[in-house]
Amino acid sequence: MQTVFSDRHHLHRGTELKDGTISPSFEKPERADTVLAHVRSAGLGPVIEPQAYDRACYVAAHSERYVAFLENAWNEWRATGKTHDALPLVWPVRDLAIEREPDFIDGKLGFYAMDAGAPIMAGTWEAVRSSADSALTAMDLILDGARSAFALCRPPGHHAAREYMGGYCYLNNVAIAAERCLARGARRVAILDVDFHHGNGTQNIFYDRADVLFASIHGDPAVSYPYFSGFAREAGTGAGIGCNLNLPLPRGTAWPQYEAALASALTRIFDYQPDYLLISLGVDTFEGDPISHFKLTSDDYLRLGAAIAGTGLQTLFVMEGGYMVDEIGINAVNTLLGFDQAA
Ligand code: SS9
Ligand code: ZN
Repeated sequence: MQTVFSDRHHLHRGTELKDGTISPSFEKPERADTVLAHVRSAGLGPVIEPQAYDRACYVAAHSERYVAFLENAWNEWRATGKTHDALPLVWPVRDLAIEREPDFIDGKLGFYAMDAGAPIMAGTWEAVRSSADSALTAMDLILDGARSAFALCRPPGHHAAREYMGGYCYLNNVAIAAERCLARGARRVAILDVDFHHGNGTQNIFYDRADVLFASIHGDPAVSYPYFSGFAREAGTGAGIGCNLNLPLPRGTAWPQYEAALASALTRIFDYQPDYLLISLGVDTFEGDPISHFKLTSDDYLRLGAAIAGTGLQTLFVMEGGYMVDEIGINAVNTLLGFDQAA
């Protein structure tokens, strides 16, 4: 399968607040570089650059004012004399006023963020756009007939909602790709999110829609990030009732229990009869991941890929999380090899 990758992701290297201190983010450029090295050494297939897409493709999944905020945030932050990463410090929770966008950058940062996990620096927007463009380019390969494609996206996207960033995510790459499918004539699209963390952003974007099925297998939000989204009772709203499937699993989950959840997600997807399948491929389910709590092994990712191929659907893989730098490449590529061998 073909991989779409842009080295413009190097323009983004952030810091994060962790355990009360500020330190280099776990979401660092070496992640994507390691995956790319394994794509090449495993002989997965050609690696191509993304095309440039119009911002209207991003606005399909996000609000206009949120995309404008992402484009301008660094310049507005810098205009106040600050030089370090822009991070929010105040959030409009519960009864606080959300009727209007603040005029000043410090307020805007909190207004458009769910946490302090999405720092903005000089190259962030350029990296974020190249990541979304990789997803769009890979999606177009599939819409033009490919059985599968791999969007090696960085930054990741699945925590980014219609109007907020968070959890290392800015634009929701898989949601933008799903909207591309629908714009190019698909009737229904299924998204399966196998990242350790619940894809709250993707759920948010499609929650009231019947044309996109969102299924996610993730750490129980009672004890895992993002804490406020991902419970089994979240099944969709309005026309989207029944088109959102959350399968939270306990800390310590290993392959046998994971496989059972995967089988039920794939059955639901098969019954939905989508035209295309999009995978939010996070490999932070790995036993050695430094910020997650499942116990998958590198061989399990071969099984994961094979199970996905069993749907028979044209499938886009979009890179999400995975934070153990040495193994992230093996585990991501094992998923793709497992798919290719079974397809
Ligand atoms: C856990 C902090 C979690 C955000 C994680 C986002 C993962 C994106 N101690 N911080 S895939
Ligand atoms: Zn994750």
